[in-house]
Amino acid sequence: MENKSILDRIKGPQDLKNLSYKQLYNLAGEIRDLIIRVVSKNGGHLSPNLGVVELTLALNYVFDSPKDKIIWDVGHQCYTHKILTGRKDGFYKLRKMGGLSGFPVRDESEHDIFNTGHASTALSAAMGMAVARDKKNQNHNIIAVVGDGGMTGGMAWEALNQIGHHREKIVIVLNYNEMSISLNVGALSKYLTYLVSGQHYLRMKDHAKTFLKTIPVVGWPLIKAGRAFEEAIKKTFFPGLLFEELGIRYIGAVEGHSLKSLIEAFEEAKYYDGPVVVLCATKKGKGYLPAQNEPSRFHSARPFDIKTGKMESGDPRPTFSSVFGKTIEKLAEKDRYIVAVTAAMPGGKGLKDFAERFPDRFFDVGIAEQHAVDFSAALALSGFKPVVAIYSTFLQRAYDQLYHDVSLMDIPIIFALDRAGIVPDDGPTHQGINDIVYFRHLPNMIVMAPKDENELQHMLSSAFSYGHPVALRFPKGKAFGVPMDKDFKDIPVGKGELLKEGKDLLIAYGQMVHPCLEAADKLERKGISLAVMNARYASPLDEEMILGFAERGSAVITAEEGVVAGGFGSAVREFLDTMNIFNIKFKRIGIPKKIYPAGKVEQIKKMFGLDPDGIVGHIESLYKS
Ligand SMILES: Cc1ncc(C[n+]2csc(CCOP(=O)(O)OP(=O)(O)O)c2C)c(N)n1
Repeated sequence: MENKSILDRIKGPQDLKNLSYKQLYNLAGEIRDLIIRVVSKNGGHLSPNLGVVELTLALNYVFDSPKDKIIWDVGHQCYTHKILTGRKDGFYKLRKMGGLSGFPVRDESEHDIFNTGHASTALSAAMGMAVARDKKNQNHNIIAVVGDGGMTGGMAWEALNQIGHHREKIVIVLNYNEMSISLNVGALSKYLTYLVSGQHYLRMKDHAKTFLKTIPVVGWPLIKAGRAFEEAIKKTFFPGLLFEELGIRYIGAVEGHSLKSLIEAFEEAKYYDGPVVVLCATKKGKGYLPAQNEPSRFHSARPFDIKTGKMESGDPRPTFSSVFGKTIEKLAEKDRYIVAVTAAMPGGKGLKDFAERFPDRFFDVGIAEQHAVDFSAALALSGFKPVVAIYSTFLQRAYDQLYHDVSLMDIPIIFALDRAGIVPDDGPTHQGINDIVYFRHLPNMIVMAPKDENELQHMLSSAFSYGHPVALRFPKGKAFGVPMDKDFKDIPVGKGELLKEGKDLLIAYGQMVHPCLEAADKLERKGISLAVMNARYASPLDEEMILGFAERGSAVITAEEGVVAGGFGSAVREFLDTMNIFNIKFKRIGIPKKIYPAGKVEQIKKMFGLDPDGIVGHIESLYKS
């Protein structure tokens, strides 16, 4: 009976402090049950969260949140922290509009210290907080929890560089589970595997101490004097050397599901007066077999059946990502210079099959978007044809590389921007709404978006012939289900497509084309006659087609699934300005510059009037004005 009720008694981290190990283990079980139940209904980051239940319990047991600051890298693994910090009752509304966010959000709780969603930021945040604490003579602890995936991001190493130099007291919990979303990659990953496979560390350290103590008194000065010997000893007995040599104490590897080991290690770290890394070895998906066996599939899970682990699908249409993946495979069969580059998202980007078929032409560089861009730029300069497949939201990180290392040198690379537009459930950190803005002003850059999956394949195949860098955006989720042409068609640069005749002009960009056609039909019946143009290109614009309508009609309306400030509509407005066309009605339909909560795509589209009825509403009010 008692087992089932522990979680109900936890109102905050202070309620953990008097629990026995047995009670803590039982609590871990209850938390796992709750996470599995809620995520099976709402979807969410299941395997990362199941992997850190004990780790989070131990952190909240040893430290005093919110006085002590626990910062979660990426933040997708924060569910247990939320449950333990007064949000258990709201957990049922996880990722629902108006409910709890799936990531740490400062506005949600004083226990959420730094908003996250993108990887590799936690160490920088921890360092800033540590410097501020010391300057203000405060004495709380600062803990950054970062995964081995997060450590593949350059920013984590920029922070370590400063942390090791300044030596502020920070606890870095390195959660090693061998996985990013897919299997983790790179030399660092191998190094961490080496550290963890040397589970002997804690034991060896004790042996080392005993061994050193057995050396006669004269031995000590000898050892101190003989630096080379000391190094040899360290190398043999202290495998966390990389961190130690950066000036950061190393504790590990700790068995990440043993509360006793975790608590002891965190206690040790808490009393160390400087930066310390605690390497914890955890299992992604721990405690739920389907997730444990397929941690990638359950990384960000759709709702699923708890008994079978089967996820809801139902809809037989392909996704835009899978059409992208299949097309690139088809093109690569004929051109051995085509290579694909991803930053830690081979599955989500539909490149799994490509990677299997062309392993020597596939590069997963880790969570390293900036590096992915420059690496690809150099490949392109050397005659290869890279397709850099990165989500719209994550490529934001590489803005300088896009300008400095691609656009200025006019290097032909194709950037395939998946999840461009509104994305469900994850909230503002993951919305792919800025790419039109951050691409369209770059010199030489061709910026385009298909109206549907059939046009996606034609655009992708055409892009290889443009001889310039290309940004090709497409949305998350199911495609429209249109028939697919067998052969690729060439789409000429800067040419739009007129899909419906009419008096005034409605220009739709990318995935807005089909909803705009529907809206235009409804408006026709209400007496508003609109031509509908599939823009295809945000840069260069099809100026001729736009001008033809703008000169003889009375209104131009643009529609995009992106932020309007500086976006596609702004490009059209700038063009009309340069042509001195001011005496027409003009409206930009898109996403306003504001932060909005997580929700379903349909809910968010409705909120901003991006669905056919919303588009009708926007346009009717324009004509009434
Ligand atoms: C800049 C950036 N690129 C890509 C992602 C997508 N992403 C989310 S979680 C994740 C893997 C993180 O791995 P790790 O830090 O080891 O955490 P784990 O899920 O294994 O616990 C990736 C690549 C991201 N959040 N941020």
